[in-house]
Amino acid sequence: MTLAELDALPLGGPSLPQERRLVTPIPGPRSQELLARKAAAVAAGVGHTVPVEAVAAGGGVVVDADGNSLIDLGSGIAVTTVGNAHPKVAQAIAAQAAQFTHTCFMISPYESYVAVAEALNRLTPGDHAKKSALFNSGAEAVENAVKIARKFTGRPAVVAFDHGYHGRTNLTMGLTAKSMPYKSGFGPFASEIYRAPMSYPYRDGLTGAAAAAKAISIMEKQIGADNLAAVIIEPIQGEGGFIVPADGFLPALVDWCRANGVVFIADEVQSGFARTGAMFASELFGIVPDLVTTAKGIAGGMPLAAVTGRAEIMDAAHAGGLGGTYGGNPVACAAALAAIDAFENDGLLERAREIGGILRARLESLQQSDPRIGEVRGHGAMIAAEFAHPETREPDAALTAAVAKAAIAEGVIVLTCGTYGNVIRFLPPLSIPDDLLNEGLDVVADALAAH
Ligand code: PLZ
Repeated sequence: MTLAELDALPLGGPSLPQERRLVTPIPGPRSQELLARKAAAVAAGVGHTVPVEAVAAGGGVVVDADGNSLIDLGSGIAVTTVGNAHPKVAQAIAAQAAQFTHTCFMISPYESYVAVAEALNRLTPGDHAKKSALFNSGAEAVENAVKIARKFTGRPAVVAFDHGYHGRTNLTMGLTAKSMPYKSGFGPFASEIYRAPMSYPYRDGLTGAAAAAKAISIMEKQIGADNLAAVIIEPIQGEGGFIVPADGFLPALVDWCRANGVVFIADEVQSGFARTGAMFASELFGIVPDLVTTAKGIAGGMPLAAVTGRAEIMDAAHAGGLGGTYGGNPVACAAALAAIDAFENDGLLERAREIGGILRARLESLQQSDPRIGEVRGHGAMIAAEFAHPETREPDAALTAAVAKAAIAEGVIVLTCGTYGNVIRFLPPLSIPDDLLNEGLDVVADALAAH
C-alpha cells in the first residue's frame, strides 16, 4: 500500500464508529484479493483465523478493506488490551519514531528501556528487589527465563505442564504440550524438558492440593529436585483452553519450589497486564513467582516482551549473556510506557472485571439452556466456554469450530483454543463498549442455537 492509499483509509482508534457493519459477505472481494496474494506469497504454515484484510481497528472493532466492521472479541490474541491504535500509544510511537528508532540498547542505552524495567519491577507481584530484561516476543522471554534459571541454579531440567503453551521456538515448542499444529514434524526438541499434570478441575475432579501432590510426585520421583532448575506454568492457561487451576494448586507448587531451590516461573504472556482484572493473574491465586514472563498486552500491539524477577536470580547471568539486537526497542518501549500509563490510570483493572461480569453472566445463562457448554471459566476479560457432550464430557471440537466460523461470518471475531480444540475464548479489548460486547455475544448465542 502506498502512503497516499494509507492516508485515504479511515483512522483507527476509539473514534472509529463502534458498530458491527457487514456490507459484503466475509470475505469481501478486496479481502479475497489479498488472501489470494497471501496464498501465493506467504508460507503455507502461517495461517489466519479471520479471512479479512484489516485496514483499521480501535475501540471494539476491526474494519476491513471492503468496509465491513467486525466486533473484536480476540484483541489479536490478548495483545490490544488497552485498545487498538490507542491514542496515547499511537502518539508515543510517533514521537519516539521521529526521535530515533534504534540504537541497540546493548550499544547505547536509552531511558525508556530503563523506565519499562522500573515499571515492571514495581508492578509484578511481590515487593522484593527485582530486575528486568527486555526481549521481542513471548517465546524469547520464556527462553531467557529458562536460561536465567539454569544459570542461577546450575541445574538442567525444566518442568512444564499438560496443556501448557510457551511458544514456537525450539525450546518453547518443547515446553508446549500440544503437537498439532505447534510441534508436529518440527523436532527434535531440546532435552531436559519434563511434563507434569495440570490441575484441570472440569476434567480431573481433583482439589488443588491433590493435583499438586501428583505433579510434585513426578518432579521428585521422575526428575529429582536436585536436577530441576525451573517449573514454568501459566497461572491461567491460554492456548491450552483457559484452564483455571483449582484453589491451592499454584501455592503448593510455589511452596515446593521454594523448599527445593527450584525457580518458579509464571508465564503471564497471555494473562498479564489487566487481562484478568488483576495486573497479573498470579495475584488472583496469592502467589509470588520468582520470575514472570510478559509480552502481548505490555505495549499496545508493539513487539515487546520481558523477564522480571528476583534481583539475585536475574543477576545470575554474566554481562553479555542476555540481550539481542532489538530487545527493548525504543519505539516498543515508548508504546509500553503509554500502555502502562493507561493500565494504571484509566481504570482498566476495573473495566476488565466489568467485562468479565458481562461475559460470565451471558455465558452462564446460555449454559443453563444449552448443556453442550460444559464449563464457563476464567477471570476478567479472559473468559472461555468449553464445549462437550453433556453426558460423557467428550470434547466437541466440531461444534466449537462451527460456532466460531459462523460468528466470524456474521462479523464477530472469536478465537478457539484448547488441547481438544473445544473451547471458545473471549479476549475483548478493554476499550470495547458494553453494547458491542453484548451484540457480539448475541451473535455467538445465535450461532450456537443454529448448530
Ligand atoms: N506464552 C502463555 O500465550 C503466545 C500464540 C499463538 P509469542 N500465545 C499466542 C500462536 O499460534 O502462535 C504465548 C502465550 C504464552 C508464550 C507465548 C509466546 O508468545 O509472542 O507468540 O512468542
